[in-house]
Amino acid sequence: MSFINYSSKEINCKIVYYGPGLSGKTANLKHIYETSDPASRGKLIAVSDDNSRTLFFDFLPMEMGDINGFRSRFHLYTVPGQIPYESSRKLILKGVDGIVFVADSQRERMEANKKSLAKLSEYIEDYGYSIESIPLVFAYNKRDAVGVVPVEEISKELNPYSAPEFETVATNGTGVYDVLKSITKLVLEELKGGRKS
Ligand SMILES: Nc1nc2c(ncn2[C@@H]2O[C@H](COP(=O)(O)OP(=O)(O)OP(=O)(O)O)[C@@H](O)[C@H]2O)c(=O)[nH]1
Ligand SMILES: [Mg+2]
Repeated sequence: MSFINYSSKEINCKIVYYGPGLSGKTANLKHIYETSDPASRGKLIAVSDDNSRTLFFDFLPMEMGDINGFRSRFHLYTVPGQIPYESSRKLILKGVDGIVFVADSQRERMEANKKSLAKLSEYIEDYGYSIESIPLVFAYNKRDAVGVVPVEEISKELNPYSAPEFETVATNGTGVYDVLKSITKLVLEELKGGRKS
């Protein structure tokens, strides 16, 4: 979980972009990396195969400004969505402060979205937290694809938690920063003890 260093006045938080294979998790981080101020971002580390599929994780450290005199740093991770990497997905969730669930809006991926979310819920519980109480934001991605499922329908299927939800097109950046802002806000509220869990 988040780490506050009082002597160096730093807050470090971990955000994980989670979701099924090819839903657009890496594309979110790439967009943030490519469009953010170089002074506020670190190096994007992408551990991927020849087809750009994530093999272990992606990692991007971001400076998110000053909070009550503390320097805040958010560590953004993605999990590998491909089916065999179950144990990596669980490992990457260790110590998570906030989750962005990147769903694929295409109808044929709805089952994969649901399965992925069910596993996420299971892992979070294994770590002693719950999907209902951990800071969570939904990104309904690939809204530019043909024949996407209406948002109301995806929301009903995936988000009975009434978590914040956004329509995104990660490849052109639509909604990507809205999602990032929303999850950082929830994590900081949690840190201040403002959210009920
Ligand atoms: N049309 C469209 N394509 C997208 C969007 N987001 C991602 N893609 C494409 O979908 C493919 C997969 O995107 P990634 O970001 O690599 O997906 P991922 O979730 O990281 O996949 P894994 O690492 O295998 O779990 C790539 O070809 C992207 O260019 C989107 O919003 N719209
Ligand atoms: Mg990836």
